[in-house]
Amino acid sequence: EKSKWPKETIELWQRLSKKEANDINSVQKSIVHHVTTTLARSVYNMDNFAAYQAVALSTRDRLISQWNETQGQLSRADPKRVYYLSLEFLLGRSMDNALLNLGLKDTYGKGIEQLGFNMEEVIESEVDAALGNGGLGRLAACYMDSLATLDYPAWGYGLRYNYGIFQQRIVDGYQTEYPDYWLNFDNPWELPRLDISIQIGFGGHVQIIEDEYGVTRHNWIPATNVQAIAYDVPIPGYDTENCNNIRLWRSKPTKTFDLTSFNEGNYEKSVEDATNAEKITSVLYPNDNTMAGKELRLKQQYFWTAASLDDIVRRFKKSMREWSDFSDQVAIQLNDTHPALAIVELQRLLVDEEMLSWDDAWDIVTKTFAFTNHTVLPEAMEKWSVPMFEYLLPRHLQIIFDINLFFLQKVEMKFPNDRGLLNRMSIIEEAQPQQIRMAHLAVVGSHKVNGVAALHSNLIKTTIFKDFVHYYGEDKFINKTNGITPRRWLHQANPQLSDFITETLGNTKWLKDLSLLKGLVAKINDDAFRKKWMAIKRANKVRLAELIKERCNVEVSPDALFDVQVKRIHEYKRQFMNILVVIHRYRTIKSMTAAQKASVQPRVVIFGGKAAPGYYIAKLVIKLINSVAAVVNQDPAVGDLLKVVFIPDYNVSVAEVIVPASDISQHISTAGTEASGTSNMKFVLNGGLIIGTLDGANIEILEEIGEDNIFIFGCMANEVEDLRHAQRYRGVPMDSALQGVISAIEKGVFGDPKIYQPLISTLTVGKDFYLISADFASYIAANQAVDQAYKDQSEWSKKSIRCTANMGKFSSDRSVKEYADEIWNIKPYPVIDEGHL
Ligand code: TH1
Repeated sequence: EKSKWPKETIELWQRLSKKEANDINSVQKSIVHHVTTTLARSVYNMDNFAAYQAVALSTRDRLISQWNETQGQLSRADPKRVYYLSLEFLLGRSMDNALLNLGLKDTYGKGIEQLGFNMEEVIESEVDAALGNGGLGRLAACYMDSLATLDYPAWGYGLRYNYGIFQQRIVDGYQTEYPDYWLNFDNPWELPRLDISIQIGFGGHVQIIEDEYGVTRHNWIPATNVQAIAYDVPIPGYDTENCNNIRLWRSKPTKTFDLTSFNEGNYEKSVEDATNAEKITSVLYPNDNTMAGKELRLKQQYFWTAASLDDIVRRFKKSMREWSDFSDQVAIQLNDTHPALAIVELQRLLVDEEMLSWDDAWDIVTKTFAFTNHTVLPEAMEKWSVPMFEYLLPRHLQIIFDINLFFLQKVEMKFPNDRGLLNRMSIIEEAQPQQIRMAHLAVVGSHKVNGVAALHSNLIKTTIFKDFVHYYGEDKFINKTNGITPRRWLHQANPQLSDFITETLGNTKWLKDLSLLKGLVAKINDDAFRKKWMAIKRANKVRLAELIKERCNVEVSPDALFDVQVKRIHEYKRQFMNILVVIHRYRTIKSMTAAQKASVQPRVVIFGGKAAPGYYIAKLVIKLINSVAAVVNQDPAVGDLLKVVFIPDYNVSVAEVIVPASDISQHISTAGTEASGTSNMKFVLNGGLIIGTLDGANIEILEEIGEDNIFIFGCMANEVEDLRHAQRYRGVPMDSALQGVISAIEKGVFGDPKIYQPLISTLTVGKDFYLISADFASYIAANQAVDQAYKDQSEWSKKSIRCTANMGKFSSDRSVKEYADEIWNIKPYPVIDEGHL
């Protein structure tokens, strides 16, 4: 309609929508403007939080104008886009990142310093956006950063949970959970799009109708509807005009539905239904690598995929193209099986609503979707009971049965008379009741399936998807090794090291081409360089020591070796094995003479991570760590030779303090269980060495940095099965050092031993599924090698530099480029700064 306006009106708009200037004066003006108008405060009424809000609002203004320019230019050019569907986006704080990516951190820093504030303190006022559990959610956030930085036209789609991952407090050594109501003080990093509202149906029945050509059509009549409201989160790229979007959906009751019940005189029911509608996006499920199987979780998945697809299809329809062009315009990446229903929903939209034939529709669907698998753990495989599914989504169940029927018919054609094969490959598991295997649905509905590290991608081809590789052929199953964004995980989290690298390499190009870090190798024999390198590490350790004092009330020496294991608490990640070896170390030190103690390398063992609230064994591990810490830290016979801390409420912003400060970090999952791991990459990028198993991305890190710069121990993935079999049926005795440690716990050295009985039971011969006993001796040896190596600080500094220098491969820029070229078939679309708001 704009075109109907007279020329002068349009010109007036254009004159008025000039971008704000970014000099210090304009920036300060904009901050003070927000203080006085948006916040209704003044110079007499300011604190760090108010300063944070004002800086955030001012930054947001600039973000929004980039967002507008980007989205406007993309709408007009309409290139192929990728949509990244993820139930989790673990963004952390936004302000520091936005200012760095926009290149405005210095200006704002000076600006508010003159106004009486310290930037680092102001940054601390922001609460994390913690809409994720761990690696999977953080990976989505890193990929969004890289997609924006590389100018790819990409949108994320997720849910706007009212409560993110719970806050963890430690009470009497135990984890307790508190709600994370992160929206308490308004969220400046989102734009509510109250005008974008989509109706989502649930339940009801399917009507079969014959159309005017005598063709049978299915018409789903839902019993209830809820509304999806869009909230947009701008994602600025680093050093580019491009600003992408994450659209998060919030559930609300529909206006019409309120009225129906109300008019029927059933006021209470209408209020109840309204509350149920809001519930859908109320809370993030706190399970990492396990499946909860709750009805509300299935509702979340459908609500989110249906709203996102409606949005994507609406955008496509605006272009007036043929349906056969859909997959030339749209690529959709499924982040694990959580969004696998999108496959079914698109098929339903195309067949039931757009009247395409089944085969034409299915062709479009399979060309559009690609699927990333993140785990092989059986307890994490999503399955939905057919009766529950039918009750919520009757039409989708029919479509799944049809997809399965046509698929199995083709399998039967290729491999006749193999009932076992059909049973294994079916999307429906013949259990009581029947179960829908979401991983099978995701494989069948996608044109590419990828794992997240080389070992993992090979493993899925020989285990969970073996039959599918046999049927589809090798080409459909590929590897895309994970990556991390160097902007947040080095430039932002470790500003001193970032500045030093820039100074050394002569410019900041490495931040967009991480392979340039190789240039650091030339400095390895430069004593002054190495000294500075280690001084930066020490400064970061001082910062972490302060955080430890504040959160754990334990004083640790920054001159000790900092040994870190921070990640979700899970049996397969073996925090239990780590604390058992800490106990072994403690007992060893206790048995030493003073002369022997003099040669012990002092160590601070740092733990952090959340356990799923219902995961009893994982929570006991936390209790054991805290009990060991309590005993060790106050034992004068040990002193500074060993300290143990559990940092409560580990999250992204805490990680940003911990990662730059580690000397060694632990990535010690039983071989074959950790699909990739991504914190391993963060630590090594910051010059921290790692001790780890031949699992996930550790293997590729080893290949890049060389075996002299990493401490590897334990069995290999292909040995796991035999080891388990041997301990189960040949009664292999428990490792003797491990026996000593267990008996110390059982004697009550760390408090009432009854508490730990369930934990100890997981190790009893034949049950040690994660092979702690089998790996114990080599783990102790690897830890001794770490102590030895750390004593030669000069050699250690060389290893540290080689680590950082060889991490180019693990930039998420590399990962995202591979996805773009080999899966999505999309090209960068660089936006031009037209100077508009
Ligand atoms: C993690 C994997 O455990 C980890 O190895 C990997 O680096 C990361 O994904 C990113 O690829 C997973 N997180 C989840 C979370 C849920 C379900 C499965 C996995 S796998 C909820």
